[in-house]
Amino acid sequence: MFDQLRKSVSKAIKKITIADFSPKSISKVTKELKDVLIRNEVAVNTAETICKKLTDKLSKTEHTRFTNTKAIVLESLREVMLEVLTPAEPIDILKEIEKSKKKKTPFVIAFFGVNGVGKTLSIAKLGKYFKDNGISCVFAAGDTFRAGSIQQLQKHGDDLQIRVIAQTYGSDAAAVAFDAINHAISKNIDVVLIDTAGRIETSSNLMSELQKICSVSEPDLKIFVGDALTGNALISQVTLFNEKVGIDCSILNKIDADVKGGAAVSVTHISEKPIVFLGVGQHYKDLEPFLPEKIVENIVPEK
Ligand SMILES: Nc1nc2c(ncn2[C@@H]2O[C@H](COP(=O)(O)OP(=O)(O)O)[C@@H](O)[C@H]2O)c(=O)[nH]1
Ligand SMILES: [Mg+2]
Repeated sequence: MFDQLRKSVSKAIKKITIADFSPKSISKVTKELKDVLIRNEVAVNTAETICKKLTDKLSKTEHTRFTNTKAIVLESLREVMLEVLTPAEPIDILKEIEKSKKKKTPFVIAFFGVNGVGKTLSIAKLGKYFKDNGISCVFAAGDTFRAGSIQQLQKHGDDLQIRVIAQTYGSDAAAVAFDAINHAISKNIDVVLIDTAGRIETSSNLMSELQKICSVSEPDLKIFVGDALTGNALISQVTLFNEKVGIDCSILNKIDADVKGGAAVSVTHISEKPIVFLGVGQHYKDLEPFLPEKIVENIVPEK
């Protein structure tokens, strides 16, 4: 995971030959690092934040002529990356669901993102994850726009033995969500997962449709779904969806493909919302919790 980013960071660190932590030495390091981060699709703003934090840390570091400057740079970079990847308010979805189970109300999750990023597959993966944790689910086929999308969700529902509430293509997605919630209430089902249409992110029709889904279904959790292969476009997508529907967290898919990895670093920082899961393949089991420590291990080389 994130091999390209780790290799590039590693190469940059190897070149470091500073003898102290003077402003001049530090800026040599951060200049090189910033280039590497941006080349690997870390958003400019995020790369600058990382370098600024690193500068602050290094300039406070004491050193003697025996100090291993490279090791200190690496250790500081690790700390800074962890800060940038750790959300201010983490989300524990299973715990949140437990709370709403006690209140006997279904926990409603809506998924947003452009076409092809893996919303529908993420719903199936999460459905399986919840079922494995003893949580009952219903799917709402809220993508009433794209041909085949209802059947696609239905197929996942059949495979996973999870009920799918659907209407016909072109019908009101908010009404489908509403039906699914009512079904959950009447059958005592714990979680409603609402699929939505993607189209292109600039479509204002789509955005008002998504807003309507939100006002009708009042989701407990709004998840932005992104494709790590999209690179920098991911940042404008997450920003837009955050503005229009107010997301709570993200899922990043296709991490199994040879992604540079920078986008994953930027999403938490730019949206100020946690990434909750990474999609790492096309099977239901290919869903990993997003653990900042593990990501940092994958990005910052040991030495
Ligand atoms: N390799 C890989 N493929 C994925 C992943 N997530 C989704 N896909 C594939 O991406 C394509 C689009 O997924 P879909 O769920 O239909 O996207 P949607 O349009 O957002 O609903 C499908 O072929 C999925 O199998 C992932 O984590 N890794
Ligand atoms: Mg879909």
